[in-house]
Amino acid sequence: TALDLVIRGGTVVTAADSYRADVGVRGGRIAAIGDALTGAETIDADGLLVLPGGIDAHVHLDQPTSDGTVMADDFASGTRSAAAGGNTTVLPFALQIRGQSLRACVEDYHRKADGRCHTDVSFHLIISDPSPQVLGQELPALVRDGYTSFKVFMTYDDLVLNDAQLLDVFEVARRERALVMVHAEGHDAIKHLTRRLEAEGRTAPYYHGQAHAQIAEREATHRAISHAQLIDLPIVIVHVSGREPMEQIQWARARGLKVHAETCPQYIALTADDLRGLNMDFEGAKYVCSPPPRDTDSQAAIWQGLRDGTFDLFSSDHCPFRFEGPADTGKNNPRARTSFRWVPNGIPGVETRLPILFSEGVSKGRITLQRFVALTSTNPARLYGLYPQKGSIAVGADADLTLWNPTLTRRIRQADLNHGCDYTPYEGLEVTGWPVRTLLRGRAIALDGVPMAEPTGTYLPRGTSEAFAQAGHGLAPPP
Ligand code: DUC
Ligand code: ZN
Ligand code: ZN
Ligand code: ZN
Repeated sequence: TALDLVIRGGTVVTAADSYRADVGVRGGRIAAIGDALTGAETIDADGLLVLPGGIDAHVHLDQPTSDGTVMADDFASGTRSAAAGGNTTVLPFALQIRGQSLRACVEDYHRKADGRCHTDVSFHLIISDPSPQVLGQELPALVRDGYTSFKVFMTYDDLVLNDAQLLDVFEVARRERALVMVHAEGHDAIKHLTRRLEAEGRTAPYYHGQAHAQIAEREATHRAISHAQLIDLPIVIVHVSGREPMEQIQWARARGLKVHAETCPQYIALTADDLRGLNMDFEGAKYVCSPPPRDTDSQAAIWQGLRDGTFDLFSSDHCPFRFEGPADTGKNNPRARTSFRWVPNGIPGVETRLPILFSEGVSKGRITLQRFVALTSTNPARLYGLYPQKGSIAVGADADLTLWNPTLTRRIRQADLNHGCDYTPYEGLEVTGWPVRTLLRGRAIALDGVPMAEPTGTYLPRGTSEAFAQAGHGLAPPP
Protein backbone atom coordinates (compact mmCIF):
# COMPACT_ATOMS: atom_id res chain seq x y z
CA THR A 1 0.00 0.00 0.00
CA ALA A 2 1.70 3.12 -1.28
CA LEU A 3 2.00 6.33 0.64
CA ASP A 4 0.00 9.34 -0.56
CA LEU A 5 2.64 11.82 0.48
CA VAL A 6 6.21 11.83 1.74
CA ILE A 7 7.79 14.79 3.52
CA ARG A 8 11.39 14.17 2.71
CA GLY A 9 14.58 15.05 4.50
CA GLY A 10 13.31 17.34 7.23
CA THR A 11 14.18 17.38 10.92
CA VAL A 12 11.28 15.83 12.81
CA VAL A 13 10.72 17.52 16.18
CA THR A 14 8.62 16.15 19.03
CA ALA A 15 8.31 17.08 22.69
CA ALA A 16 10.92 14.40 23.41
CA ASP A 17 13.51 14.51 20.64
CA SER A 18 14.47 15.59 17.13
CA TYR A 19 15.93 13.53 14.30
CA ARG A 20 16.24 13.55 10.54
CA ALA A 21 13.60 11.38 8.90
CA ASP A 22 11.04 11.14 6.13
CA VAL A 23 7.40 11.24 7.18
CA GLY A 24 4.91 9.21 5.15
CA VAL A 25 1.20 10.01 5.01
CA ARG A 26 -1.64 7.75 3.98
CA GLY A 27 -5.35 8.49 4.30
CA GLY A 28 -4.69 11.67 6.26
CA ARG A 29 -2.63 9.96 8.93
CA ILE A 30 1.04 9.43 9.56
CA ALA A 31 1.71 5.94 8.19
CA ALA A 32 5.51 5.73 8.32
CA ILE A 33 8.53 7.52 9.75
CA GLY A 34 11.76 6.34 8.23
CA ASP A 35 14.45 6.65 5.66
CA ALA A 36 14.10 6.84 1.86
CA LEU A 37 10.31 6.62 1.87
CA THR A 38 8.51 7.02 -1.45
CA GLY A 39 4.97 8.10 -2.19
CA ALA A 40 2.67 9.50 -4.85
CA GLU A 41 3.67 13.03 -3.90
CA THR A 42 6.85 14.35 -2.29
CA ILE A 43 7.56 17.56 -0.41
CA ASP A 44 11.21 18.45 0.02
CA ALA A 45 11.76 19.51 3.63
CA ASP A 46 15.53 19.75 3.48
CA GLY A 47 16.63 22.44 5.92
CA LEU A 48 13.17 22.65 7.47
CA LEU A 49 11.80 21.50 10.80
CA VAL A 50 8.80 19.17 10.70
CA LEU A 51 6.67 20.08 13.72
CA PRO A 52 3.36 18.68 14.95
CA GLY A 53 0.80 21.27 13.86
CA GLY A 54 0.28 24.05 16.34
CA ILE A 55 -2.66 23.64 18.73
CA ASP A 56 -3.90 26.97 20.03
CA ALA A 57 -5.98 26.02 23.05
CA HIS A 58 -7.22 29.53 23.88
CA VAL A 59 -8.93 31.47 21.10
CA HIS A 60 -12.04 33.68 21.03
CA LEU A 61 -14.00 33.78 17.77
CA ASP A 62 -17.37 35.32 17.01
CA GLN A 63 -18.32 35.84 20.65
CA PRO A 64 -21.03 38.37 21.37
CA THR A 65 -20.19 41.27 23.70
CA SER A 66 -22.51 43.05 26.10
CA ASP A 67 -21.66 46.57 24.87
CA GLY A 68 -22.14 46.56 21.11
CA THR A 69 -18.50 46.09 20.20
CA VAL A 70 -17.84 43.31 17.72
CA MET A 71 -15.17 40.64 17.62
CA ALA A 72 -13.05 41.05 14.51
CA ASP A 73 -12.85 37.35 13.62
CA ASP A 74 -15.50 34.79 12.89
CA PHE A 75 -14.70 31.10 12.50
CA ALA A 76 -13.68 31.52 8.86
CA SER A 77 -11.24 34.42 9.25
CA GLY A 78 -9.95 33.30 12.65
CA THR A 79 -9.07 29.81 11.48
CA ARG A 80 -7.59 31.11 8.20
CA SER A 81 -5.33 33.28 10.31
CA ALA A 82 -4.52 30.33 12.57
CA ALA A 83 -3.60 28.13 9.59
CA ALA A 84 -1.33 30.81 8.13
CA GLY A 85 0.42 30.96 11.49
CA GLY A 86 1.22 27.23 11.53
CA ASN A 87 -1.75 25.92 13.50
CA THR A 88 -3.83 22.88 12.61
CA THR A 89 -6.22 22.89 15.59
CA VAL A 90 -7.75 25.72 17.61
CA LEU A 91 -9.96 25.57 20.68
CA PRO A 92 -12.32 28.57 20.77
CA PHE A 93 -14.97 29.13 23.41
CA ALA A 94 -18.71 28.60 23.30
CA LEU A 95 -19.89 31.35 25.63
CA GLN A 96 -23.09 30.80 27.60
CA ILE A 97 -25.10 34.00 27.98
CA ARG A 98 -26.82 34.15 31.36
CA GLY A 99 -30.25 32.61 31.15
CA GLN A 100 -29.29 30.64 28.05
CA SER A 101 -29.38 26.86 28.00
CA LEU A 102 -25.91 25.40 27.59
CA ARG A 103 -27.11 23.05 24.87
CA ALA A 104 -28.57 25.98 22.90
CA CYS A 105 -25.26 27.81 23.34
CA VAL A 106 -23.28 24.89 21.93
CA GLU A 107 -25.64 24.52 18.98
CA ASP A 108 -25.26 28.23 18.28
CA TYR A 109 -21.47 27.89 18.05
CA HIS A 110 -21.76 24.84 15.82
CA ARG A 111 -23.86 26.95 13.45
CA LYS A 112 -21.15 29.61 13.49
CA ALA A 113 -18.34 27.10 12.89
CA ASP A 114 -19.59 24.16 10.88
CA GLY A 115 -18.24 24.04 7.34
CA ARG A 116 -16.32 27.31 7.71
CA CYS A 117 -13.13 26.28 9.52
CA HIS A 118 -9.67 26.06 7.99
CA THR A 119 -8.23 24.21 10.98
CA ASP A 120 -9.79 21.54 13.12
CA VAL A 121 -11.72 23.02 16.04
CA SER A 122 -13.24 22.02 19.35
CA PHE A 123 -15.07 24.16 21.90
CA HIS A 124 -14.40 24.89 25.53
CA LEU A 125 -17.63 25.94 27.27
CA ILE A 126 -17.81 29.20 29.22
CA ILE A 127 -20.13 28.73 32.20
CA SER A 128 -21.67 32.07 33.17
CA ASP A 129 -24.92 30.76 34.65
CA PRO A 130 -24.47 27.61 36.76
CA SER A 131 -28.18 27.05 37.40
CA PRO A 132 -29.43 23.75 38.83
CA GLN A 133 -30.48 22.72 35.32
CA VAL A 134 -27.01 23.49 33.93
CA LEU A 135 -25.11 21.78 36.76
CA GLY A 136 -27.47 18.86 37.17
CA GLN A 137 -28.29 17.95 33.60
CA GLU A 138 -26.80 19.97 30.76
CA LEU A 139 -23.19 20.07 31.82
CA PRO A 140 -22.85 16.34 32.60
CA ALA A 141 -24.50 15.45 29.29
CA LEU A 142 -22.24 17.81 27.35
CA VAL A 143 -19.06 16.48 28.97
CA ARG A 144 -20.14 12.98 27.94
CA ASP A 145 -20.65 14.28 24.39
CA GLY A 146 -17.01 15.38 24.22
CA TYR A 147 -17.09 18.95 25.57
CA THR A 148 -14.56 18.00 28.22
CA SER A 149 -13.31 21.41 29.35
CA PHE A 150 -14.85 24.67 30.45
CA LYS A 151 -13.83 28.11 31.55
CA VAL A 152 -15.05 30.08 34.54
CA PHE A 153 -14.48 33.77 35.26
CA MET A 154 -13.70 35.38 38.62
CA THR A 155 -14.34 38.85 37.17
CA TYR A 156 -16.54 40.74 34.63
CA ASP A 157 -20.07 41.74 35.62
CA ASP A 158 -21.73 39.50 33.04
CA LEU A 159 -19.52 36.43 33.61
CA VAL A 160 -18.24 36.47 37.21
CA LEU A 161 -19.02 33.49 39.45
CA ASN A 162 -18.93 33.89 43.21
CA ASP A 163 -17.03 31.44 45.40
CA ALA A 164 -20.08 29.26 46.06
CA GLN A 165 -20.75 29.01 42.32
CA LEU A 166 -17.11 28.22 41.58
CA LEU A 167 -17.21 25.39 44.08
CA ASP A 168 -20.46 24.06 42.58
CA VAL A 169 -18.95 24.03 39.09
CA PHE A 170 -15.78 22.38 40.42
CA GLU A 171 -17.87 19.59 41.99
CA VAL A 172 -19.53 18.79 38.67
CA ALA A 173 -16.17 18.92 36.90
CA ARG A 174 -14.71 16.44 39.38
CA ARG A 175 -17.64 14.06 39.00
CA GLU A 176 -17.56 14.22 35.20
CA ARG A 177 -13.76 14.44 34.89
CA ALA A 178 -13.81 17.73 33.00
CA LEU A 179 -10.92 20.20 33.05
CA VAL A 180 -11.74 23.68 34.36
CA MET A 181 -9.88 26.72 33.05
CA VAL A 182 -9.93 29.65 35.45
CA HIS A 183 -9.76 33.35 34.60
CA ALA A 184 -8.22 34.40 37.89
CA GLU A 185 -8.59 38.11 38.60
CA GLY A 186 -10.33 39.44 41.71
CA HIS A 187 -13.51 41.24 40.68
CA ASP A 188 -13.97 43.50 43.70
CA ALA A 189 -10.34 44.60 43.76
CA ILE A 190 -10.52 45.56 40.09
CA LYS A 191 -13.79 47.44 40.60
CA HIS A 192 -12.32 49.30 43.57
CA LEU A 193 -9.19 50.34 41.70
CA THR A 194 -11.23 51.29 38.63
CA ARG A 195 -13.46 53.62 40.63
CA ARG A 196 -10.47 55.20 42.35
CA LEU A 197 -8.58 55.78 39.11
CA GLU A 198 -11.65 57.27 37.45
CA ALA A 199 -12.25 59.57 40.44
CA GLU A 200 -8.69 60.81 40.02
CA GLY A 201 -9.34 61.48 36.33
CA ARG A 202 -7.01 58.70 35.27
CA THR A 203 -9.08 57.33 32.41
CA ALA A 204 -6.56 56.71 29.61
CA PRO A 205 -6.10 53.11 28.39
CA TYR A 206 -2.82 52.98 30.33
CA TYR A 207 -4.76 52.84 33.62
CA HIS A 208 -6.42 49.58 32.60
CA GLY A 209 -3.09 48.02 33.52
CA GLN A 210 -3.18 49.57 36.99
CA ALA A 211 -6.81 48.65 37.64
CA HIS A 212 -6.09 45.04 36.74
CA ALA A 213 -3.29 44.91 39.32
CA GLN A 214 -1.08 41.87 39.55
CA ILE A 215 -2.02 41.62 43.24
CA ALA A 216 -5.66 41.06 42.23
CA GLU A 217 -4.52 38.31 39.86
CA ARG A 218 -2.37 36.73 42.56
CA GLU A 219 -5.20 36.74 45.10
CA ALA A 220 -7.68 35.16 42.69
CA THR A 221 -5.10 32.59 41.59
CA HIS A 222 -4.64 31.51 45.17
CA ARG A 223 -8.39 31.45 45.78
CA ALA A 224 -8.97 29.25 42.71
CA ILE A 225 -6.19 26.92 43.83
CA SER A 226 -7.68 26.65 47.32
CA HIS A 227 -11.14 25.89 45.96
CA ALA A 228 -9.70 23.24 43.63
CA GLN A 229 -7.82 21.70 46.54
CA LEU A 230 -11.02 21.53 48.61
CA ILE A 231 -12.73 19.63 45.80
CA ASP A 232 -9.58 17.68 44.80
CA LEU A 233 -9.88 18.84 41.21
CA PRO A 234 -7.15 19.51 38.63
CA ILE A 235 -7.46 23.01 37.12
CA VAL A 236 -5.72 25.23 34.60
CA ILE A 237 -4.94 28.83 35.48
CA VAL A 238 -5.11 30.52 32.08
CA HIS A 239 -3.31 33.63 30.78
CA VAL A 240 -0.90 33.94 33.74
CA SER A 241 0.74 37.34 33.35
CA GLY A 242 3.62 37.56 35.79
CA ARG A 243 5.68 36.62 38.79
CA GLU A 244 3.06 36.99 41.53
CA PRO A 245 0.45 34.51 40.26
CA MET A 246 3.30 32.21 39.18
CA GLU A 247 4.48 32.05 42.78
CA GLN A 248 1.02 30.84 43.85
CA ILE A 249 1.11 28.13 41.18
CA GLN A 250 4.58 27.04 42.30
CA TRP A 251 3.38 27.04 45.91
CA ALA A 252 0.56 24.69 44.92
CA ARG A 253 2.78 22.42 42.87
CA ALA A 254 5.24 22.07 45.73
CA ARG A 255 2.32 20.65 47.75
CA GLY A 256 1.41 18.16 45.04
CA LEU A 257 -1.69 19.99 43.86
CA LYS A 258 -2.81 19.41 40.30
CA VAL A 259 -2.54 22.97 39.07
CA HIS A 260 -1.62 23.56 35.45
CA ALA A 261 -0.79 26.89 33.92
CA GLU A 262 -0.93 28.75 30.64
CA THR A 263 0.82 31.90 29.49
CA CYS A 264 0.58 33.91 26.28
CA PRO A 265 2.69 35.97 23.82
CA GLN A 266 1.62 39.31 25.31
CA TYR A 267 3.36 38.48 28.58
CA ILE A 268 6.75 38.00 26.90
CA ALA A 269 6.52 40.50 24.04
CA LEU A 270 4.63 43.45 25.60
CA THR A 271 4.81 45.43 28.85
CA ALA A 272 2.54 47.81 30.72
CA ASP A 273 4.37 50.68 29.01
CA ASP A 274 2.88 49.67 25.66
CA LEU A 275 -0.49 50.77 27.08
CA ARG A 276 0.86 54.33 27.25
CA GLY A 277 0.46 54.55 23.48
CA LEU A 278 2.32 57.51 22.00
CA ASN A 279 1.94 59.91 24.90
CA MET A 280 -0.65 58.42 27.26
CA ASP A 281 -3.08 58.63 24.36
CA PHE A 282 -5.77 56.30 23.08
CA GLU A 283 -3.30 54.30 20.96
CA GLY A 284 -2.72 52.35 24.16
CA ALA A 285 -6.12 50.72 23.66
CA LYS A 286 -4.47 48.49 21.05
CA TYR A 287 -2.74 46.68 23.94
CA VAL A 288 -5.65 46.47 26.38
CA CYS A 289 -6.23 42.87 27.39
CA SER A 290 -6.86 41.07 30.66
CA PRO A 291 -4.75 40.29 32.53
CA PRO A 292 -2.62 43.11 31.12
CA PRO A 293 1.07 42.93 30.19
CA ARG A 294 3.32 43.58 33.22
CA ASP A 295 6.97 44.65 33.60
CA THR A 296 10.33 43.26 32.54
CA ASP A 297 10.75 41.45 35.88
CA SER A 298 7.57 39.51 35.16
CA GLN A 299 8.75 38.80 31.63
CA ALA A 300 11.90 37.25 33.07
CA ALA A 301 9.80 35.18 35.49
CA ILE A 302 7.61 33.99 32.62
CA TRP A 303 10.66 32.82 30.67
CA GLN A 304 11.90 30.91 33.69
CA GLY A 305 8.44 29.32 34.01
CA LEU A 306 8.39 28.36 30.33
CA ARG A 307 11.73 26.62 30.83
CA ASP A 308 11.13 24.92 34.17
CA GLY A 309 7.65 23.52 33.55
CA THR A 310 5.65 25.99 35.66
CA PHE A 311 3.84 26.55 32.36
CA ASP A 312 2.42 23.63 30.40
CA LEU A 313 0.68 25.73 27.79
CA PHE A 314 1.52 28.67 25.57
CA SER A 315 -1.67 29.89 23.88
CA SER A 316 -2.52 33.10 22.06
CA ASP A 317 -5.66 34.21 23.91
CA HIS A 318 -6.58 35.61 20.50
CA CYS A 319 -9.46 37.97 21.30
CA PRO A 320 -9.54 40.42 18.39
CA PHE A 321 -11.27 43.79 18.26
CA ARG A 322 -10.64 46.23 15.46
CA PHE A 323 -9.20 49.57 16.54
CA GLU A 324 -11.37 51.61 14.16
CA GLY A 325 -15.07 50.84 13.75
CA PRO A 326 -17.02 50.20 11.64
CA ALA A 327 -19.70 52.32 13.31
CA ASP A 328 -18.13 52.47 16.78
CA THR A 329 -17.91 48.68 17.12
CA GLY A 330 -14.13 48.77 17.61
CA LYS A 331 -11.86 49.73 20.50
CA ASN A 332 -11.87 53.37 19.44
CA ASN A 333 -15.50 54.11 20.27
CA PRO A 334 -16.96 57.13 22.08
CA ARG A 335 -17.64 55.39 25.36
CA ALA A 336 -14.18 53.77 25.48
CA ARG A 337 -12.61 57.20 25.05
CA THR A 338 -14.31 58.32 28.28
CA SER A 339 -12.62 55.60 30.36
CA PHE A 340 -10.39 52.55 30.07
CA ARG A 341 -13.17 50.56 31.73
CA TRP A 342 -15.10 50.56 28.44
CA VAL A 343 -12.24 49.53 26.17
CA PRO A 344 -12.92 46.02 24.82
CA ASN A 345 -10.52 43.58 26.51
CA GLY A 346 -8.48 41.52 24.12
CA ILE A 347 -5.85 41.52 21.39
CA PRO A 348 -5.26 39.43 18.28
CA GLY A 349 -2.46 36.84 18.16
CA VAL A 350 -3.46 33.46 16.73
CA GLU A 351 -1.26 33.99 13.66
CA THR A 352 1.80 35.32 15.49
CA ARG A 353 1.89 33.01 18.55
CA LEU A 354 4.26 30.42 17.09
CA PRO A 355 6.69 32.84 15.40
CA ILE A 356 6.96 34.95 18.56
CA LEU A 357 7.68 32.00 20.88
CA PHE A 358 10.03 30.39 18.38
CA SER A 359 11.97 33.58 17.76
CA GLU A 360 12.11 34.95 21.30
CA GLY A 361 12.43 31.47 22.80
CA VAL A 362 14.19 28.97 20.52
CA SER A 363 16.16 31.33 18.27
CA LYS A 364 17.38 33.37 21.25
CA GLY A 365 18.34 30.23 23.18
CA ARG A 366 15.84 30.65 26.03
CA ILE A 367 13.97 27.37 25.48
CA THR A 368 14.69 24.15 23.58
CA LEU A 369 12.93 23.02 20.44
CA GLN A 370 11.39 20.19 22.46
CA ARG A 371 9.96 22.64 24.96
CA PHE A 372 8.58 24.74 22.11
CA VAL A 373 6.70 21.72 20.73
CA ALA A 374 5.49 20.65 24.18
CA LEU A 375 4.11 24.11 24.99
CA THR A 376 2.45 24.78 21.65
CA SER A 377 1.16 21.37 20.54
CA THR A 378 1.80 18.27 22.65
CA ASN A 379 0.71 19.56 26.05
CA PRO A 380 -2.45 21.24 24.73
CA ALA A 381 -3.38 17.93 23.08
CA ARG A 382 -2.71 16.00 26.30
CA LEU A 383 -4.45 18.39 28.67
CA TYR A 384 -7.51 18.89 26.47
CA GLY A 385 -8.20 15.29 25.47
CA LEU A 386 -6.87 15.26 21.91
CA TYR A 387 -3.79 13.09 22.36
CA PRO A 388 -2.47 10.98 20.59
CA GLN A 389 -4.64 11.80 17.56
CA LYS A 390 -3.22 15.32 17.76
CA GLY A 391 -0.06 16.84 19.23
CA SER A 392 2.59 14.40 18.12
CA ILE A 393 4.42 13.03 15.12
CA ALA A 394 3.86 9.30 15.47
CA VAL A 395 2.51 6.51 13.31
CA GLY A 396 -1.29 6.55 13.55
CA ALA A 397 -1.61 10.23 14.49
CA ASP A 398 -3.36 12.69 12.19
CA ALA A 399 -0.90 14.07 9.63
CA ASP A 400 -1.12 17.59 11.08
CA LEU A 401 2.31 18.99 10.32
CA THR A 402 3.92 22.39 10.15
CA LEU A 403 7.03 22.77 8.03
CA TRP A 404 9.08 25.45 9.70
CA ASN A 405 11.99 27.47 8.35
CA PRO A 406 14.10 28.12 11.46
CA THR A 407 16.39 30.68 9.82
CA LEU A 408 13.92 32.84 7.90
CA THR A 409 13.88 36.35 9.41
CA ARG A 410 10.87 38.57 8.87
CA ARG A 411 9.09 41.46 10.46
CA ILE A 412 5.54 41.02 11.71
CA ARG A 413 3.36 43.34 9.64
CA GLN A 414 -0.37 43.87 9.81
CA ALA A 415 -0.37 44.00 5.99
CA ASP A 416 0.76 40.36 5.84
CA LEU A 417 -1.67 38.92 8.39
CA ASN A 418 -4.93 37.15 7.64
CA HIS A 419 -6.96 38.02 10.74
CA GLY A 420 -9.96 40.32 10.68
CA CYS A 421 -8.29 42.89 12.92
CA ASP A 422 -6.99 46.19 11.53
CA TYR A 423 -3.75 46.18 13.54
CA THR A 424 -1.31 43.86 15.28
CA PRO A 425 0.17 44.73 18.69
CA TYR A 426 3.43 43.23 17.40
CA GLU A 427 3.84 45.56 14.38
CA GLY A 428 7.46 45.69 13.31
CA LEU A 429 8.70 42.94 15.63
CA GLU A 430 11.54 41.07 13.94
CA VAL A 431 11.24 37.31 14.22
CA THR A 432 13.53 34.49 13.13
CA GLY A 433 11.65 31.30 12.28
CA TRP A 434 8.46 31.12 10.23
CA PRO A 435 5.92 28.51 9.10
CA VAL A 436 6.26 27.85 5.38
CA ARG A 437 3.64 25.12 4.97
CA THR A 438 0.80 23.91 7.19
CA LEU A 439 -0.74 20.48 6.53
CA LEU A 440 -4.02 19.32 8.05
CA ARG A 441 -4.50 15.56 7.72
CA GLY A 442 -1.90 15.65 4.94
CA ARG A 443 -3.50 18.48 2.94
CA ALA A 444 -2.05 21.97 2.71
CA ILE A 445 -4.12 24.58 4.54
CA ALA A 446 -1.53 27.37 4.22
CA LEU A 447 1.55 28.03 2.10
CA ASP A 448 4.07 30.78 2.94
CA GLY A 449 1.60 32.61 5.12
CA VAL A 450 -1.28 32.39 2.64
CA PRO A 451 -4.26 30.23 3.64
CA MET A 452 -5.91 27.94 1.08
CA ALA A 453 -9.36 29.00 -0.13
CA GLU A 454 -11.23 25.88 0.91
CA PRO A 455 -12.15 25.28 4.57
CA THR A 456 -11.23 21.66 5.34
CA GLY A 457 -11.31 21.73 9.14
CA THR A 458 -13.59 19.46 11.13
CA TYR A 459 -15.08 19.53 14.60
CA LEU A 460 -13.32 17.37 17.21
CA PRO A 461 -15.15 15.79 20.14
CA ARG A 462 -12.60 15.34 22.90
CA GLY A 463 -11.74 12.72 25.50
CA THR A 464 -10.84 13.11 29.15
CA SER A 465 -7.90 15.32 30.02
CA GLU A 466 -4.67 13.62 30.99
CA ALA A 467 -4.79 15.86 34.05
CA PHE A 468 -7.10 13.17 35.50
CA ALA A 469 -4.84 10.28 34.52
CA GLN A 470 -1.95 10.80 36.91
CA ALA A 471 -1.52 11.48 40.55
CA GLY A 472 0.04 14.84 41.32
CA HIS A 473 0.79 17.46 38.73
CA GLY A 474 0.85 14.92 35.91
CA LEU A 475 2.68 16.06 32.83
CA ALA A 476 6.33 15.04 32.89
CA PRO A 477 8.57 18.00 33.68
CA PRO A 478 11.00 19.12 31.03
CA PRO A 479 14.46 17.50 31.07
N1 DUC B 1 -10.10 36.79 29.09
C1 DUC B 1 -9.68 36.11 28.08
O1 DUC B 1 -9.42 34.94 28.22
N2 DUC B 1 -9.54 36.69 26.90
C2 DUC B 1 -9.80 38.03 26.65
C3 DUC B 1 -10.30 38.79 27.76
C4 DUC B 1 -10.40 38.05 29.01
O2 DUC B 1 -10.76 38.60 29.99
ZN1 ZN C 1 -9.84 35.14 30.51
ZN1 ZN D 1 0.85 21.08 34.37
ZN1 ZN E 1 -9.16 34.43 26.50
